[in-house]
Amino acid sequence: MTQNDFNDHLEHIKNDGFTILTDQLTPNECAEARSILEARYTEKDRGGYEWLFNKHTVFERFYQLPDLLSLVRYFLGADALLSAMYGSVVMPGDGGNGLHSDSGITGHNRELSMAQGDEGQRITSHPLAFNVIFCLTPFTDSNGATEFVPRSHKIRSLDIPKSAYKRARTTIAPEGSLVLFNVNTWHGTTRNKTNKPRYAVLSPWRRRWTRCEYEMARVVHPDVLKRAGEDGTAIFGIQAQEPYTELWQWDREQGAPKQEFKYLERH
Ligand SMILES: O=C(O)CCC(=O)C(=O)O
Repeated sequence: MTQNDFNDHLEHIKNDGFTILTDQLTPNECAEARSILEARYTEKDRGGYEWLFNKHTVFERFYQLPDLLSLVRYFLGADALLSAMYGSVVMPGDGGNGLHSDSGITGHNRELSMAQGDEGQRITSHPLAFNVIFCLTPFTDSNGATEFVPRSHKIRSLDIPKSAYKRARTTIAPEGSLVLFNVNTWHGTTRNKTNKPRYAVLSPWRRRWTRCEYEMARVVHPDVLKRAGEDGTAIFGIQAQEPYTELWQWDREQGAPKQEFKYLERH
């Protein structure tokens, strides 16, 4: 990505709350990822679509794409954490169920976690988390593509007014693209009016000092972590793990008790 392209994406994210990067995955990667989601569809509600990085090597590149990493880290810091990775399918006739912002279940937009002193206002001064939607099929105006409300990431109210629907724009993007968005941005799937499923993978990212959707450092398979190299220990939050021993017994680099206190290790 050229510096000019990078700057354009920064502007889109700052102004609109999202940006689209094309040509991130190859046609082969999209086909392979799609066929895995297709095969796992019947297990979708029993974990078949969760922790995809542990299920097939094709998903390992989804957190190693240099353009994506540089944009995520620009906004969330060099030690940003991958918070989850899961599949999303919109079957023919499905979708179009409304708008929402993310981080509403385990993050800063969780209604019950709002303090009285917040006076119903979301944190909009700095991005706290991003989400990424990988388009494994082309996103069109009729196949269940995600719609976004431009500039809604700056709106402090948790409630989404009906008028937002008029401002929503459906993402049109070729297969292999990704949409990177501030989780405050209101979005939702549109209705799939075609006779084919629309496949995507979602991979949210968070600041190191917030909680992720899973304990990724404990979830990631050792061989997956190894293949991710040095970056992997940052991405999966190995050093971000909270000590469960006294500090003098804790090895921050390893996210585990020091060698001499291995007997304290929890599995
Ligand atoms: O699959 C999509 O298009 C969007 C899914 C979504 O809105 C979400 O998981 O927050």
